[in-house]
Amino acid sequence: MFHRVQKLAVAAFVAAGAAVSFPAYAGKTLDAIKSRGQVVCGVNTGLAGFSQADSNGKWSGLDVDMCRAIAAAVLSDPEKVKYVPLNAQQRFTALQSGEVDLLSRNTTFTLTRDASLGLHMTVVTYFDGQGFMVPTKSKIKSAKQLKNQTVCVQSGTTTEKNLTDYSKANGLAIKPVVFEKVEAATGAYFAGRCIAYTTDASGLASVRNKEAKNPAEHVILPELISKEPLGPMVRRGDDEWFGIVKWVITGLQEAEEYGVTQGNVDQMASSTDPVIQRMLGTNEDTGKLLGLDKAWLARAIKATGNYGEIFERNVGPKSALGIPRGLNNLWNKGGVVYPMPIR
Ligand SMILES: N[C@@H](CCC(=O)N[C@@H](CS)C(=O)NCC(=O)O)C(=O)O
Repeated sequence: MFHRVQKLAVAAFVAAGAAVSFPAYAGKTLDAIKSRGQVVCGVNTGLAGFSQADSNGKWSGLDVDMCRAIAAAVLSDPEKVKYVPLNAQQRFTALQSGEVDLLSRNTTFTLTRDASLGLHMTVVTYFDGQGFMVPTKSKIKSAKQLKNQTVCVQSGTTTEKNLTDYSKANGLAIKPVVFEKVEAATGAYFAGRCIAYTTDASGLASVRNKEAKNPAEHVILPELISKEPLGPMVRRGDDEWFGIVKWVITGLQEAEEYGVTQGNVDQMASSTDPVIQRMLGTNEDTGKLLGLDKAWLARAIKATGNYGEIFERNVGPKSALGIPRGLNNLWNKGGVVYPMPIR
C-alpha cells in the first residue's frame, strides 16, 4: 500500500515537470574505480597524524583514513587504495587531470578554490586555523610581537595569503620568506633563517612533533589568524561520486553520534534503534540510493572506526600530536561537527 502511494507521488512529481532521477549507475568515477579495483587518493607527502607512510610504505593518518573508509564502502576493502603523495602546488592539478579520484590532503575550503578550480568541496573533516611557531628562547608570546620579523611559509597555500592579510590588518610589516617545498620552509625555520614558521595549527603540532630536535624548544603561539576548514575535494561533473564521498564521511560522523564503533558495529546490527538500523542497512537500503550496497557504511565503520575513533587514534590527546577535540567535537559535545542525517 505504502509502495503504491510512493509510486503515485513520484508519478505526480514527474507529471508536474520535475526531474526525478535515481542513479541508474553510480557515475563514471565509481565505474573506473571498480574496473581498476582501487581508489586513487591524493594525500600529503608526509604530515604526521594526517598522512604519512612508514618504512614499509604503509600509509596512516586522518586524511588517509578517509580514503580507507571510502575504499571499504565502494570496494569492500580498505586496503584497495593507491596513495599519490602531492605537495601544495601539485594537489589541484592532480585532481583536475583525473590522476586521483579524490584529494584528501589538509586542504582548506575557500570560495576561490570552490568556484574556480572545477572542483567540489565535500565535508569538513578537520576544523583548523592558522597559527605560528617560534623558538621558546625567542620569548615571543603573541603573534602581535612579530612586527618586522621574518616568517617562513610555503607557497601555493592559504597560509601564504593569510599571512599577508594578517600583517596588513595589524600593521605588522611581517617579512614572509616563501618556499615551494615544505621541507625547505621548515628546514629554514629550524636553521634559524626565520623567527617564526606559520601553517595550520594541526600542521604546526605535526612539524614540531616530528621534525624538531627537541619539541620543547618551540612554542605554538595562542593566536589563530584564520579559519581553515579542511576536507576532501572531488572533481566537478560526477555528482554520484561527490555523493558517495560526502555520505561516507558524514556516515562516520553520524556513527560517532549514535555510538557505533569499530568494535561494536557487528552487534549494533541487531540494535532496535531505527537510526542505527538505517546506518547499518538492516531496515532500509540507503546504499542503493548511492549506487552502493546496503552494508556500505557498516564496512566503512569497521575499517576505520567512527569519526571520533579516527580523530583519537591519529591526532587526539593520547596520540603523539596530542590535539584536543575542540571544534572537532560533535555539535552536542561542544564542537561544530554536525553530521547531516542518514535518512
Ligand atoms: N590548509 C592549507 C595549507 C595546506 C598545506 O599544504 N600545508 C603545508 C604545510 S603543513 C603542507 O602540508 N605541505 C606539505 C607538502 O607540500 O608536501 C591549504 O589548503 O592551503
